Amino acid sequence: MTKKIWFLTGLAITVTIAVLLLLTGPQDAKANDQPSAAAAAVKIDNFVFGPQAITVPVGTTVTWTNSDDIPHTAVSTDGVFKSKVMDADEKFSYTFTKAGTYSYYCSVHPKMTGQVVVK
Ligand SMILES: [Cu+2]
Repeated sequence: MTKKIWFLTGLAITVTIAVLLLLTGPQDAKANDQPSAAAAAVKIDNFVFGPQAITVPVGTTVTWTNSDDIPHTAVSTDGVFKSKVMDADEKFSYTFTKAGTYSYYCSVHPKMTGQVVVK
């Protein structure tokens, strides 16, 4: 009988610690991740990359979202990145780890162009 009580007490303490770790853990991780987890968004709408040019810090992940009903791509002029064909509402992300000016276009509609400036 006493063994069972000790077992249950131990279990309760373990569960309490686990819950506390769950509650406090992610908050700490979030605070630590913030400087290295920059993100920027480019929306493809009506055959236009918007904003057409963006400036972001090194390490930023840029996500393109196709808001058209027509397939588009985002292809770097210098071959740095190349999305697959994005159908409606599909996304493509690329993390820029080096400073520079990255011109890109849509390979389906080459007149659609954009620029990511990484500083
Ligand atoms: Cu296109």
